[in-house]
Amino acid sequence: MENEYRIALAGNPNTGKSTLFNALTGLRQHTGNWAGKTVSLAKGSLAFKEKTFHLIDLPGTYSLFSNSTDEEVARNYIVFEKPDVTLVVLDATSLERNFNLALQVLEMTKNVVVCINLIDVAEQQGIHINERLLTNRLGVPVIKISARNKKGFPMLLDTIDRIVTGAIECNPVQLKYPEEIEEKIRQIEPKVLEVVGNQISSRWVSLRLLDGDATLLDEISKRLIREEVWE
Ligand SMILES: Nc1nc2c(ncn2[C@@H]2O[C@H](COP(=O)(O)OP(=O)(O)OP(=O)(O)O)[C@@H](O)[C@H]2O)c(=O)[nH]1
Ligand SMILES: [Mg+2]
Repeated sequence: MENEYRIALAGNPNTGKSTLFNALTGLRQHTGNWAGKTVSLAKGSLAFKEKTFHLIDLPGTYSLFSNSTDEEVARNYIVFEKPDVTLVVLDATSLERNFNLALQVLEMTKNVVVCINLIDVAEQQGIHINERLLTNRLGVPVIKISARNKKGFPMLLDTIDRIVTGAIECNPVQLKYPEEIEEKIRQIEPKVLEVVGNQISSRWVSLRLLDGDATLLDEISKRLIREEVWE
């Protein structure tokens, strides 16, 4: 719908996604880890500059492959439901570990904002984060926030707004793999592109094919290929 945008929140467990979601939407939602159960996604919305942002709180995961239902749910949402913007919420006190997931999201989708949360705790620990340098290196906006103290929200919302209006263009950095893998990507990517078109990143699908991720292949044939055949 016009002026309505879907914003997904992804990140490692315990990085403050639900705290951010609650603070922005005014909803109270408690999430736990529901291993093995159907994962339901919390949804809520907020108004900003004559727009409505619908927030989707994805399950917290350490990666976005096919290792668990949580990972599949989060991955499928980002890749197939295609939110207008994906916020990756990182824990400022363990950035190195958290960047793993951020880099995965940057391979999957274009419009990403990296939110470095728990900045209050990091500052207490004497950790300084240069968000401009990170923005340049990652090719997407990096914003420092404290979800619990509602710090950094104006900048975050303004950045989301500028992405959806096209005022900011994201150019997510793509990891370079060893030449052997890059060569295989060059071989299969053109064929992948024929199947998925510009609906999903063909580079990302090629990488998953090299992983032998059969669950993802099933998902692609269910969600994309049939649609195209029947269109
Ligand atoms: N000090 C501080 N604590 C925070 C901040 N944001 C979140 N927390 C705390 O971090 C803990 C985890 O927050 P959640 O919002 O539940 O994290 P989550 O990412 O939704 O966790 P999962 O749903 O398990 O993936 C809670 O105790 C929050 O109160 C922050 O900016 N500063
Ligand atoms: Mg949560």
